[in-house]
Amino acid sequence: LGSKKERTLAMIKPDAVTKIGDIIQMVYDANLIITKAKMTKLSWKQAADFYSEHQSKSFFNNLMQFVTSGPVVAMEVMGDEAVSIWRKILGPTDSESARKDAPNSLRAQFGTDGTKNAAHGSDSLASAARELEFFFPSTTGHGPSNSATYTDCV
Ligand code: DGI
Repeated sequence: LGSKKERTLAMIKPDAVTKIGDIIQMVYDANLIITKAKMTKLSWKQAADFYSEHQSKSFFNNLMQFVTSGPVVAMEVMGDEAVSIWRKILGPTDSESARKDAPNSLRAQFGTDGTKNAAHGSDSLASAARELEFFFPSTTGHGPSNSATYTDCV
């Protein structure tokens, strides 16, 4: 009652994929649950699509280079106010600032610098919808069904 159950897209970036255990623990410690997960390596084109809002930024090429440098783990994270709570767990964009201002945050603990910052989180419900569709398209495919999800089962 009075809860706002949301879904958000959390992505572990290449520099923090080895920290997946600790990161999953942070999700559950915050009373959120993981309802979908996928490890994949993004092509440059896919990364540019995912981060299309930043195409004109000075850091865009560094960002593309980094997020395509190794595997990422995309997760659908669900719970009350999941969008803002996951952003809070991440901490500031720049890992160095995070170590100063939010030392317990995910980026403070596992990030490296302003580009290599361990993980991503959707910044709004609209972004979450777009980013979840990017990694977990709702169109029916072959193989294990993606039409019956975890949340249909609980
Ligand atoms: O939502 P965030 O990931 O916290 O930040 P964002 O959506 O503004 O930017 C997306 C990513 O781009 C961010 O995780 C790291 C990179 N980035 C953003 N601002 C800067 C940046 N990289 C560098 N080097 N410098 C920046 O000012």
